[in-house]
Amino acid sequence: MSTPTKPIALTRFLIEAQRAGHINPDLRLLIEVVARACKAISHAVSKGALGGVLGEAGTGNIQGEAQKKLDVLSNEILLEANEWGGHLAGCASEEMDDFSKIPNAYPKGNYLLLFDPLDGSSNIDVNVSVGTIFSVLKCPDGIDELKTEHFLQPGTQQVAAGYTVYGPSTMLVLTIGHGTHEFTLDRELGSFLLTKRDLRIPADTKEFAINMSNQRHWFPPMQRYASELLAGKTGPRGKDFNMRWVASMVADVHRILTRGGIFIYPRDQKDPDKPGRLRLMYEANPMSFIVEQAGGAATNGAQRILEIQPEKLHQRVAVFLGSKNEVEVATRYHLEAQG
Ligand code: AFP
Repeated sequence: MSTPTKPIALTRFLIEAQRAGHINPDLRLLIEVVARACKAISHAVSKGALGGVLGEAGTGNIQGEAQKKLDVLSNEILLEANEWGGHLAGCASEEMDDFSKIPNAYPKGNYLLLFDPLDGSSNIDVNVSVGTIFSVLKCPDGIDELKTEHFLQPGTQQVAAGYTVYGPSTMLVLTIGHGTHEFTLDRELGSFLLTKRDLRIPADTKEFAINMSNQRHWFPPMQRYASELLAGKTGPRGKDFNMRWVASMVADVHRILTRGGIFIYPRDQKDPDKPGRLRLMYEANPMSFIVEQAGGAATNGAQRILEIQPEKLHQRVAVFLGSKNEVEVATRYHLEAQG
């Protein structure tokens, strides 16, 4: 009987990536710090009611959403872990009004870290998977003072992106621009171990993820696309589709990376001030980078998400991502409607 190969740890994976010239030592250490912070968040999430961390924090974020205790705690864990590391010039988070500079007393590095500390947090109290999403940008050279504009770089400029999903097991999915790789947290060892190298999203799918309760607010191309999915075999698409909606983007995207599918959060007419629900810098850009690196596609219905020039830190965006051919159909319907 052959001995099973021992999975390699994240640390070794990153050292090998450094040797291959894919990352420099600073980026390697930054990713290690983020992964360590995610382990601490995983620990807090898994304690649930026993940790006294469930429920509302009694505060709201800049988008007017009520914050959960774990939203606030996860944000603090990520900030604290990264402040002293010496690899960052600043951080921006979905849970903070403005970006945070690395204080003068701490060593300052060359990267910018953007994160959604606990995505899907409305699912925490019902014990459904939640996650952390992060994106790393290079801080522009030669700047005297860090400003918001330095964060406003299109997603194509990301040097790394990842998410951790806190589910039945805790998994880290990472890209440094050379494929998308999955690591599982070995709780006894306290290490993320590589469990799948080079995830590939099938180009075709029969599964979609959307919040159907918003249907009446959608624009005509989205109505057309969804009605054709629902028509199944007897409709123009000629096949039956299945629907899944966890309402935690990390969990929905993780399923798509595992077996294909399309994730959709379209622009709608519910609140004209909000073009879509998801945030470009903390959710859409990192997830699009991860998905593209796994052979999938990601658009806002009109263009590749990674090519959008951000105008605001907390900018919202419509999202169609996942299996390439399915994203292409949904995007084509939107482009055709524009004429
Ligand atoms: P929360 O973090 O406030 O739970 O939002 C989660 C999220 O940003 C994303 O993870 C989900 O896909 C989406 O919102 C769920 O939106 P609906 O509540 O409209 O289904």
